Amino acid sequence: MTAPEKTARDPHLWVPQRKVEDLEWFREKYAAERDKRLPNTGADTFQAIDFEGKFASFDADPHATGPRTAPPMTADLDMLVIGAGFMGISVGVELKKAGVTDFKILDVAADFGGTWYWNRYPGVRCDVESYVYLPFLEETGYVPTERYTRGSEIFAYCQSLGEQFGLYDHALFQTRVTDMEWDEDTARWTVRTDGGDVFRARFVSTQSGQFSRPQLPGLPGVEKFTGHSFHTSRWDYEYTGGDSAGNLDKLHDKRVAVIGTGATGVQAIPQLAEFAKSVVVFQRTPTQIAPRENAPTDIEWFTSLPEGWHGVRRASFDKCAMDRATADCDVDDGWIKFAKYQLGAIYEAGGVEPTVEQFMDAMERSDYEWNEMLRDRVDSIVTDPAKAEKLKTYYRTMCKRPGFSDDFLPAFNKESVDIVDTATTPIERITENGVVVGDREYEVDLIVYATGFQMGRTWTDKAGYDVAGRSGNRLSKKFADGVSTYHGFLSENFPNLFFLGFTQSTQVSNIANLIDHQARHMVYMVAKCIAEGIRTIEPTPEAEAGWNQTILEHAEMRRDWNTSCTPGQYNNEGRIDDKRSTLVGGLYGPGYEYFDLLRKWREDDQFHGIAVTH
Ligand code: N01
Repeated sequence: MTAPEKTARDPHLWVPQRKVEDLEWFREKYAAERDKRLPNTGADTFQAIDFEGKFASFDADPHATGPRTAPPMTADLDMLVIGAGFMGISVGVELKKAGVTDFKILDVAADFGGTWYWNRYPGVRCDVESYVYLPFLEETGYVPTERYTRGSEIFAYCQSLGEQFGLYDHALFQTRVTDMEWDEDTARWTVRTDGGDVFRARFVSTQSGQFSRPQLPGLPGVEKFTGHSFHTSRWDYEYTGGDSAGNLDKLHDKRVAVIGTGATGVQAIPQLAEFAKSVVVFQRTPTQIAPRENAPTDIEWFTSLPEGWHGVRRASFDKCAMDRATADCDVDDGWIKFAKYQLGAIYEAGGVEPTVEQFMDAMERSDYEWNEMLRDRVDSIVTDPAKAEKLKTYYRTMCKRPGFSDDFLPAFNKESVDIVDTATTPIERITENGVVVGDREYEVDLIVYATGFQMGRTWTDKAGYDVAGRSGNRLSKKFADGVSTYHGFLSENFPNLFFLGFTQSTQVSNIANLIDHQARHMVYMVAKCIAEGIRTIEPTPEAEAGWNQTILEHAEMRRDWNTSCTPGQYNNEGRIDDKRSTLVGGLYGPGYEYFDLLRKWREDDQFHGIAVTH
């Protein structure tokens, strides 16, 4: 294959300067890159970090100041909320707004924050504009300091939401649910925890968070390494020095290996590169890197935003990032610039009403053009051509989560930073001294695992507990091959138990907006049950089967796309017929279609599809 000819271009321009004619070259190249990864993929090629056992030390909380001090509790509640991340906070706020005050929020962490409690690695920031990412900005009047705020600021904001909305009084931290069972006689869930608590709750919401269970690569020898190692979500600043803003001053004489170059690796590697004696990055699939364009918040602009701006901006972002049907966007970042570029290409190909062929052709062509621009950008930044080549992505945008960074690529210009491509020659094992690839052992003092979170496991694996529903029905059994719900929220034989997150809901770039919609929808149901004396709710078998069918049809619509993509979270690591991953099980389309469906269902106020007992 001969690569298409390149022309000189300005690396800082966002608009691709080259038109792609020969689609075949790109198709073949992308398929070849995907095929390199396929033999070594799937959720089973990772190892879960267990709570007890071989890898338990990787799960230890480096942020808690000591073990839980609260004595074991026994309580009857209207509602138990499992998880104190954005979801738990949003549910707590909405419950209070609805006048429901008899609730508890549980979390394994020692504070609010969820993913922002755990992920304090150096360089951590949100990668969606904070004006659409952070919840309750209008209610609190909070002004994010930057367009992409630091993780420490987001964590502090979560704490301030806990304070402002009086949620700390409802919280029980450092507490892990161990099991849950339905009692038909009292119509309550009995929930037990590792702190010896026993709660009896009318309603329970569960958010087996997408990013709650860290994972290690499925490599032999991880436990044999005699140097230091940790997962990025349990960063050990005792060892590295510094904090999430950097200044890792204890690494000056340390040789560091980083495994993984997803969104986390992209943010942490520049910091390690700045402070460590040497860094070797083990990269299996590169992340697409577009400019970050972070900036301090323009206070004048922010304070001039009209009432209701937050919901409008969030909706606009979702619509513009996921739907190639509008150019009218409030946000103008890398997500939207790409979507707009595609929109322009579609318009050019077929005007306002393109044929399906024109649409598909323009989408594919413009995607290649966009990636050509980003590959040129790698060449213009990374001076060593061999390193540059390894950092270029050859898969369609949105096969993997795109990255935005201004310091990741320049980090590879340091002589002390090396990159090892493990796509063709995978890491073979971890030894007591370091990492083995092919016939070389890379000796290091520290291994940082930026290897992400369990996504492709069953719901109960991720949650870490099982649920016994009506007549002893086990959730581990019901969800063994994927979740089964009505609208993503409720499942037959598990009354009054709400599932939140990516559980047959929808795919969005801004998960915080999904959380907002789900919290409001669920609290509507809970408040209606309490107000109308409804004892139990669960889907009718027909309604659940109907939603499952819808989800299956959407999965079929996505089949060609998923098959063409390099393995990753979005296509269940290339195993597209393994339905365990909740990420591949949502509606295929812009988030607003799902949000509209939920809104209309609430407006009907009939609990359509739900079996109700009084
Ligand atoms: O995890 P990941 P993450 N040998 O699963 C590699 C979100 N997030 O922590 O791509 C070599 O994305 C693996 O390689 P490959 C983020 O969007 C949000 O980075 O599978 N490498 C990959 O590079 C995402 O949804 C923010 O080939 C191995 C990496 O490990 C989620 O969090 C910030 C390997 C894992 O990447 C998790 O992102 C940060 C092996 N054997 C993260 N095994 C925001 O700002 C695995 N890898 C909102």
